[in-house]
Amino acid sequence: MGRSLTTLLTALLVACTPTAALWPLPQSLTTGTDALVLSKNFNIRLSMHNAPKDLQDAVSRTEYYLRHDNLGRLLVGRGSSDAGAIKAAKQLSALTVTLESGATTVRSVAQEAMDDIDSRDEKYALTVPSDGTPATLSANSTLGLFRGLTTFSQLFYEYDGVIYAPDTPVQIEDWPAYPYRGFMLDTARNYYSVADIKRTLDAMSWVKINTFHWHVVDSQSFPIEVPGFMELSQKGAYAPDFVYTTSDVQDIISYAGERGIDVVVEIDTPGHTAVIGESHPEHIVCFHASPWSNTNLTILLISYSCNLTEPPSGQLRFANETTVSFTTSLLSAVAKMFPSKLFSTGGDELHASCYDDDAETQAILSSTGQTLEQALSSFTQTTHGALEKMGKTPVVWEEMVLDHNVTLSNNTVVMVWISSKNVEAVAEKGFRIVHAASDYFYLDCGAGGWVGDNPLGNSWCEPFKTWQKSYTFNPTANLTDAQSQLILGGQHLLWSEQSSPHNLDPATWPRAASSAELFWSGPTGNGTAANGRSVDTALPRLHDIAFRMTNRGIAAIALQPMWCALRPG
Ligand code: CP6
Repeated sequence: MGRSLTTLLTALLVACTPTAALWPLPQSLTTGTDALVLSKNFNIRLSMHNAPKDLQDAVSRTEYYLRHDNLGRLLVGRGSSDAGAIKAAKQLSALTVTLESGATTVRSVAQEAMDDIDSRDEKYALTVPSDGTPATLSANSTLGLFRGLTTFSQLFYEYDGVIYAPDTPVQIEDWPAYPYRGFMLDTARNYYSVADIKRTLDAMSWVKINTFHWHVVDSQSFPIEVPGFMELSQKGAYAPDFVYTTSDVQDIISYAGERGIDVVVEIDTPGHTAVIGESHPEHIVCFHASPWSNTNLTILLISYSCNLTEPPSGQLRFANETTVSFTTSLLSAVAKMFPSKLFSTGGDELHASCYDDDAETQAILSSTGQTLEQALSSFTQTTHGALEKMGKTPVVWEEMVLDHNVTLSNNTVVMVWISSKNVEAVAEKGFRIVHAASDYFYLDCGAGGWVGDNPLGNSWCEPFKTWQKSYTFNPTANLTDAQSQLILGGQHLLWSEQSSPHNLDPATWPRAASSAELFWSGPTGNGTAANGRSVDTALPRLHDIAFRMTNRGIAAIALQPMWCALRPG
């Protein structure tokens, strides 16, 4: 009895879900039941003079997607896609797009015009009448218009060669629940081409992800060309053509910006820097030695390293002033290349034992009377101080706050990765937080190499994290209302010890779309949220956005047998 009631309720919820594959679901949405056909001469009209080029390009892309999404195959039997309804439908010949104020480029709103990271204006309003009068999109920023165009293209399906929206009239008012919705890619353990990154940026923009966290370098390789530090990529890249040149970097930044995405670069310090030793051995301790063997992180060796005795470890000799100024100039040079307000200096997995064994560090510490932690704190204050002078807000991994007694400015953004439980402790210290925890958002877990049967008896990475797991994550669990304000958003992450261009798409999509909706639409509240979202109601929409991705050239994995999409109603 209880079971069949649940089944009935679930069926009702699914029936109430708008048939359109809107992902992420808007904050406010009303739909009707009339089909509306896209006229053969449909066009999108920008009702402003001198619209910025990147907005005009987004309009052209939207028109292109509407005509080429080829969803007919998928959606037989969905919504009101019966021949009669479509024949009787009115034709839509225009979408008029109106900017209420400020005609700056999409890119500048996404990347530069921020006073702070939550000042990006992504709000828009969209109406699609069913009587064939023009649809309307309006916003206060070009970025808002860009988000609205993305939504508009998701309203339409194809049936027997006809492009139609099954559920007009549609009225949408929409804005993000959280200002930071990201995706992190590690391009150091394995290299990804500029084309791979651009394809990923496209898919990110389709689900309104607004931040590309680029973990560009790590111990194994240094694939980014930095003006004034050419030796780092010359000696540290896997191969001469496995380098992001300064023009590649500018290309990636513009491509991202034109799609409403900010690029937050990370130069991980002082750990994860062995590769710097290839050109600057004087700055690196533990170069090609094993700091891992005595730590409880031995588990990581299997994937981090090539064998158990010689992992590419290596960390910056941060007690040394020459190393401090080298690092400060390097970070400043990289920060100059990126318009973002945010800059990540890393700070994860530091191994103190390396410094115990380093005669030079020990000599410095005893002559200055500092502890290692004090030296780390002044290193961080110097590097962060230089970045802040450039107008940047530093981003760090959680250890900088929870494990080391480092003085950080209140403004610092902290990424929690070890466990989502650690969010409480970071919030207690009053820092702003980005959710990036391995227990929900690591895309490479379950790849086989992150040893499941580990000596700690925990499973911080294994097993494979399903989309349902991240989708139902509660971003403010155990936080007070005031602490909840510190949550900026969150992201999925792809570490690349066991990832490469070959599995980039399947590892990432459509799972990364689940955090995109979580942090745009807000948490599901176990299906009891006012908007009724739950894994059950999300599945058909996620299925559709995954198909849309596949049709647009993303090798997304299947969520269900195709039978589920073809099945009537
Ligand atoms: N590299 C860097 C990594 C990881 C981190 N930082 C990582 C740690 C544990 C797992 C997966 C990835 N490979 N620089 C942690 C932030 Cl399970």
